[in-house]
Amino acid sequence: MLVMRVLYALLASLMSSLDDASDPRPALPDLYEASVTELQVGLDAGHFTSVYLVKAYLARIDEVNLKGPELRAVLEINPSALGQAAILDKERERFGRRSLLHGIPVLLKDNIATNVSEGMNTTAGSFGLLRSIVPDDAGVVKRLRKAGAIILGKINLSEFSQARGKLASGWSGRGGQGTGAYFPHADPCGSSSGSGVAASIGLAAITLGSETDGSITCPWSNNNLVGIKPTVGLTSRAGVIPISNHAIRKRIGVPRRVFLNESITRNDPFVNVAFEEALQTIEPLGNETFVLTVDLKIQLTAYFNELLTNPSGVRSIAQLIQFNDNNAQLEKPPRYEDQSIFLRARSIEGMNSTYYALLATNKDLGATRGIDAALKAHNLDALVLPAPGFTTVPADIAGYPIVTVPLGFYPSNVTIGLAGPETVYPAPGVPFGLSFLGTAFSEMELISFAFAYEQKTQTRLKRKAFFEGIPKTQLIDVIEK
Ligand SMILES: *[C@@H]1O[C@H](CO)[C@@H](O)[C@H](O)[C@H]1NC(C)=O
Ligand SMILES: *[C@@H]1O[C@H](CO)[C@@H](O)[C@H](O)[C@H]1NC(C)=O
Ligand SMILES: *[C@@H]1O[C@H](CO)[C@@H](O)[C@H](O)[C@H]1NC(C)=O
Ligand SMILES: *[C@@H]1O[C@H](CO)[C@@H](O)[C@H](O)[C@H]1NC(C)=O
Ligand SMILES: *[C@@H]1O[C@H](CO)[C@@H](O)[C@H](O)[C@H]1NC(C)=O
Ligand SMILES: *[C@@H]1O[C@H](CO)[C@@H](O)[C@H](O)[C@H]1NC(C)=O
Ligand SMILES: CC(=O)N[C@H]1CO[C@H](CO)[C@@H](O)[C@@H]1O
Repeated sequence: MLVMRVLYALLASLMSSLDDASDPRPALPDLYEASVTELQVGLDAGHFTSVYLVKAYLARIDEVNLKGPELRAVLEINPSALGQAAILDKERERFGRRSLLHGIPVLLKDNIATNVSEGMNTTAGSFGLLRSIVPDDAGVVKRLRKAGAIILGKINLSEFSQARGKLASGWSGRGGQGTGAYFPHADPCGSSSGSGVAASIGLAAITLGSETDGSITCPWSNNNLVGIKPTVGLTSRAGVIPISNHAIRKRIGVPRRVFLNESITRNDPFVNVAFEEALQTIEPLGNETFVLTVDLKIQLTAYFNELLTNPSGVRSIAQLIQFNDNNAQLEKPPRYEDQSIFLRARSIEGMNSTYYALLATNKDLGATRGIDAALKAHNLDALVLPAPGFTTVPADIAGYPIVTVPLGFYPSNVTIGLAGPETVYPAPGVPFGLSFLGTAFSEMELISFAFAYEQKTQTRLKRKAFFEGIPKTQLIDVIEK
């Protein structure tokens, strides 16, 4: 078999050297880096099809998910993905493409609901929601389908988007401990852990996550990616299992020296650093926890009640706690037992006057006296902060947008730290990002600042995942099969 392939390769190279000019093999995009635009060029030109693209991505997932480095980034594969790809290929051939997303494989965080008739579950990583039947596709999924995107599968995450308790980022009962691809057992951060890891090494062209508090920003930072958390309300949250991530933070050391003293922003006229000021606004924000716990209780209960069926019987947080206790081997394995946020949510009343008062205080601290005040006081268009950890807090409380871009990598001699029972942070070569924060609906400005910075530095391209973490399958491998 191996000999055959070598022979074939020899023959092919001989042939192509004979008629180099007349038969130039189209250059196929490298799936580690391929952008949607690049893929569309190849699809439109007929260099490959969406069926090949799906096959290639599935092979890449297979290489690294449970085998090799066991990244545990992906939870489920959509059994209908290849069929959807074939239909979309035909449609492209006959009528052209519907949109930039036509025939593009997308992975969804497992808290984003998908029509059960496709065969996929929507569980937020919990056995308590296995085989539950959602009333509908999530709003964002409807739009993706309409645009012609292919739903490739569901992604592992911090269970219930880190709203269950003090659990390691990237762990869920169903998926186990997901890890990053830049160092063995690297903390992927969370809660959109697998969304970050899968995007970082090209397991799909697009991955979707969700953020209440750092859930996109942090995994994007840890995985050498550009991430956008839009202003709350700008994208549909319908059909997304509601989250309240506020449990795991502090743990991350921020290399301030790097951020303040490297020439990252000093020479750029469009941004200024208001690092210390922003840190000061963060201190009194412990109130966030109470508000988010109340939200969690109300919204998660509403989600449970909208399910058409849930075979586990779970319809409330109290029942979920009981389910986890009764199924401890699945949901509370050693070192992953905590459900303290659920316990607190069970015991609180709901939206009383304290809740509304704190909500107003938080809004005031995060937005009016936080980000907006900092912007106004220094006449700034945006705040620039290191992405890891606590820096997302003011923006998350305010519901304001954040754009994160790669900033650097930990040096080879960094002392390896423990992040979770099975994960490390920092570690040599592990990426960290830079966040651009602004006022409500300032996405376009933030994106342009971040884009300018990113184009100038090209940090993502400076380093790849560790060898085993890089999937080897490319389009050529599935086309030749
Ligand atoms: C959804 O969960 C059920 C029950 O475990 C399983 O049989 C099915 O294969 C899952 N769907 C996918 C696409 O993995
Ligand atoms: C799910 O998909 C099936 C098959 O396409 C369709 O008949 C059904 O109406 C969809 N259900 C929902 C709730 O979207
Ligand atoms: C940044 O550099 C300046 C000058 O080299 C130094 O005085 C200052 O202490 C540094 N700041 C930090 C936070 O390291
Ligand atoms: C919330 O924060 C405000 C302002 O810092 C403070 O006055 C209040 O005591 C805090 N409440 C709780 C419950 O921490
Ligand atoms: C609101 O609920 C919280 C938690 O249940 C409680 O600590 C607080 O005292 C309540 N506030 C009022 C005004 O009853
Ligand atoms: C790591 O290497 C750098 C550059 O060689 C050096 O400045 C630094 O002190 C080293 N740090 C540790 C912890 O050894
Ligand atoms: C697609 C995939 O590999 N899913 C796996 C995710 O992890 C769970 C737990 O190990 C497996 O059962 C799934 O097959």
